[in-house]
Amino acid sequence: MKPEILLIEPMMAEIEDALRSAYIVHPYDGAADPTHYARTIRGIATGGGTGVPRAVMDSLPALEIIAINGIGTDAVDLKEAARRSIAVTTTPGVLTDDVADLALAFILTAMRDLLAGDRFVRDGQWGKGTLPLAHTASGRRLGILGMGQVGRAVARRARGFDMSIAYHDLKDLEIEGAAYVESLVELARQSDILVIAASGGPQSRHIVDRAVMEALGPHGLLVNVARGSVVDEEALVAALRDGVLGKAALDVFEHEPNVPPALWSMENTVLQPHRASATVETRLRMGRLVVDNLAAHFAGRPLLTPVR
Ligand code: 8YV
Repeated sequence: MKPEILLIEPMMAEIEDALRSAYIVHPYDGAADPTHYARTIRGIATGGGTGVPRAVMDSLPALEIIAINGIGTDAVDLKEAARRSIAVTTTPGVLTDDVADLALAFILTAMRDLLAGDRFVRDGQWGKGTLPLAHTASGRRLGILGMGQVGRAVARRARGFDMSIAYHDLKDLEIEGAAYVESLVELARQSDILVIAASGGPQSRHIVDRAVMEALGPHGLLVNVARGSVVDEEALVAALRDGVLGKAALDVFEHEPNVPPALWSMENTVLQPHRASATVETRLRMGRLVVDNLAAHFAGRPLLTPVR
């Protein structure tokens, strides 16, 4: 008998095929309690942003493993998983480059006003209207909030653009060529660009608040490739609207897939639908880790990338 698993977020066709060849896969239909198969589900495959609703976890008494197709664990109740001895795995390492690439793409897009330039050409304005001058990205002062794998990969790339690097984290990580700043507001004050690469969860909720936005200032750029919950989104909308903060480039939002409509029409925002890791290459590598972690679990072998 194949073990039964719940697929909470769709994955690439190849990956879903691999899952279906090893398991009876129940796509999650959004019900809090996946009733008729609830008692037999032993595994879950889900996305980092999507996680597992607590009501779903509670309705699966035979659950043994949650395999997250991502690195964020903030949408899974890890304490409850530990209490019930449910294993949790993520996909570290394989998405770092894509996420860091998007951070740099955001910086270049926002500083060089690429969206306005693109619209200008498409609207047939070239030769007719004028386009305001953009701003230099190279040589800027870059602040990074969260110096994990993604933060470090952003720093490596930014050095290629001659940027100076400073960062804030829970403690000084003694990183060569990157200055630790103990206060996030102070980091924002010292930066032209602030990239958020910190994990989500209660400990980081709304730490990028009005004070941080004011410190980054009317010429500052805020980039978020981490979690929407890190930013006080209401304060962000107000800061961008009032010119307290210059620009924002956002891949993640507080209440996905809902993006505050006020952000849609702003000229000083660049918006993406949570797709920093959404490339064919990376999603294949992530998906294979999900498949391999589940396989290891059901074969009684050590997990490849467990959450400790
Ligand atoms: C993915 C993510 O978009 O890694 C994470 O935690 O949020 C993203 O990489 C997601 O996991 C796929 O749903």
